[in-house]
Amino acid sequence: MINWKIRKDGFDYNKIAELGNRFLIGNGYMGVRGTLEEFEKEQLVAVNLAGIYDQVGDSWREPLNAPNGFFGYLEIDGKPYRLPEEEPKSHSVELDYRHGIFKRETVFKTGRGEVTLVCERFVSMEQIHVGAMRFTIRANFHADINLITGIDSDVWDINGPHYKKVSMDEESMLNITATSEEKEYQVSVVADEKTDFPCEKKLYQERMKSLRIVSFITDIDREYCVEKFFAVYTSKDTKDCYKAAKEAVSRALNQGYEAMLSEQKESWEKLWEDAEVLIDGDDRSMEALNYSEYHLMSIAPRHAESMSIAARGLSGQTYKGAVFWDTEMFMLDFFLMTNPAVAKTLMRYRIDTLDGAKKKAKEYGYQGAFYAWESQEGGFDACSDYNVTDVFTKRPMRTFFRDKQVHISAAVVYGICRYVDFTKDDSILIEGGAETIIECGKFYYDLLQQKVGSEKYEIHDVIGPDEYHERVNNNGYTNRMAKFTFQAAVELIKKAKSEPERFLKNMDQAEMEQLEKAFQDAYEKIYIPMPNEQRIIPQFDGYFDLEDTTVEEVRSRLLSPKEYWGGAYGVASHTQIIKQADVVTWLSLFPQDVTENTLLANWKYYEPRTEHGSSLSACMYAMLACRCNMPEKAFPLFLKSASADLQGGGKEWAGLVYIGGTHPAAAGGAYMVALRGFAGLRFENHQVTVKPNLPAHWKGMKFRVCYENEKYEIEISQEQVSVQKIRSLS
Ligand code: IFM
Repeated sequence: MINWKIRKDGFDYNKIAELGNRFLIGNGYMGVRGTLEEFEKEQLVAVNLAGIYDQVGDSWREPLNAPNGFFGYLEIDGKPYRLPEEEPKSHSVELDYRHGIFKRETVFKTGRGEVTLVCERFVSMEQIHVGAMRFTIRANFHADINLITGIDSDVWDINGPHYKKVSMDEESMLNITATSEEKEYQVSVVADEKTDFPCEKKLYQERMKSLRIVSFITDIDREYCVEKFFAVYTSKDTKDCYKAAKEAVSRALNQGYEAMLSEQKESWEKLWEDAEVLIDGDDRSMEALNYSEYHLMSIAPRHAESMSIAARGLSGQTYKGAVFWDTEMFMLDFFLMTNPAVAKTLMRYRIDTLDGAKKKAKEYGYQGAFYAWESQEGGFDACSDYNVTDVFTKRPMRTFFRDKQVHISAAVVYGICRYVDFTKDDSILIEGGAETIIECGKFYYDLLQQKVGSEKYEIHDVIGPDEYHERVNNNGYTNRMAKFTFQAAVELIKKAKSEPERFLKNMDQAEMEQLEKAFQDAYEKIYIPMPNEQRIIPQFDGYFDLEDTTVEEVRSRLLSPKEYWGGAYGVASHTQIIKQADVVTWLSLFPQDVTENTLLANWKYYEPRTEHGSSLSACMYAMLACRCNMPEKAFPLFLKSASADLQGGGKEWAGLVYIGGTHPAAAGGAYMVALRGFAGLRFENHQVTVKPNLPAHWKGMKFRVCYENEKYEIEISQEQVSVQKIRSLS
């Protein structure tokens, strides 16, 4: 049985940031951190908005946090009772991750008795601009209560403040319209509440807050409920965002909290129909996995035609709210298998940012499309040349992620091809996917180098997935992904030649022939590092010449726990210790490239040399371990991925740069391991098959997947395996 609730009893000041991530609620449009209603920016409160960015001065561009419409606290007998200032008698927070509902319950002790405050809240899956909350107040004496409820526009920013102007109207509804610094986006938040008991209400405004005091005196042990609704609209959503927000709140008030709560539960139930994974014999894994899926569903852009997901989801502005290869290589599978429409939205984002990628390629003197390492609106690369701050000198360190992580363009091609393969919906190619593949092919073609007298083409001066070793030659993963891109481009041109009225309509015959020839040649001749006598593939040229040591030894050389391990002087840079799966990522994507023995030899060589300093690492090792028939070795790595946000404890700092937040790539990775690794799910020749390779203590699994417009139910037990087509998607 799954326990769909997570709970934390007691209040711990040091856990505020961690719980903010763990108890996050979201609906794809906005994410609200699991912080308390009375908290402010110091406690990292954020109503993080998807896909809307702003820059202040020269600091990093980042997504906007909207004014917080859930703001509120209690005054009892004239004295404010708020955490962290006031020590509560008891306190707990709870998340119902089946339905995206957050609840806190706090008992305050006053000189006259006890007051219990319960706040339950959610952001609506159905009405994505709306947040709903119910305060319940009970006292065991005649308490003089002021419930202060409002909107707080003094929001948490990493590189803000983003609002240069904040205005409030003298209206009956609480409201704030804030204007952003760079792009002058308007963000309107309107809120109102509903009470069904006698009380006095007074509107007032404090610096950057629009507030109302709801005053009443309690009867002993009677419950007083206040329903509150807020709506957020930005000028990106609609021209008159203030009006839209007011209308949304009016509708919500009419609907009422209970009705909206039922609607919320229904929406989530529908999502779980296709997403829930049952594991017989291991409740802990089942809960961690479904909790991971909860996070993916909370940040999925179901409302948009073209949008992607930030590396830290909607948990704040970390990593500039930017989109990385995480989406295509780690999260896409989950959406392909549970909600292909979202997968299409994610891939359309890449197609719509092709111009940005072409611009970036040109900037570096290349043809084709070089996608942003940290992609924001329009494909703008938010990645700074100085992405890490040195802990000792406090100086920015030159990093080369933006310039040299060229494997990003291949991830985009991989994502588009997987979408088409999986859904057989090739309309995405017509919408620009075909051009995207060709432009990425051109980019890699331009990167090729040939040594005098050599037959092979090499790629030099790159950073592979292991970011600790910068500017290396012939990173195996990168070269293999470039080869994949050439192959995809050749296959696409062949398809276009047979259906010229559908694909690459703007490309003339001669150019097509010439590109096909060039890409075919590149595909055949690109250098792919080969295993040595011990069957180990060097991660890049010269890798085996580096000091061969252990992760523990390298860790012991750190002078500060926040020190960055990579870059020019990093403790790992001159050793074979790597940050995250690199060769292993390649082999888990293309296991057919080498023999079974070679797969195993590389897993055994690289795993102890990997710091797993990125949450993207463990799942790739787990995938390959499953492929090598080692489910028991895969299991702890799977659990590590699935528990990335449930347990916390991941890296929070890269030098002096904060990198905390939720980890959707690890969540997606855990899903891949469970279904493709342990269940051995395969999609080939229009058929879904399973070849289970479960950890010994798993007795069975049950889940649904979408494939080629059909829905399947799969059940694995100790006795048998069944794959049943249950419904057509169209
Ligand atoms: O994309 C990853 C990268 O591989 C490692 N650093 C964090 C990024 C965002 O998750």
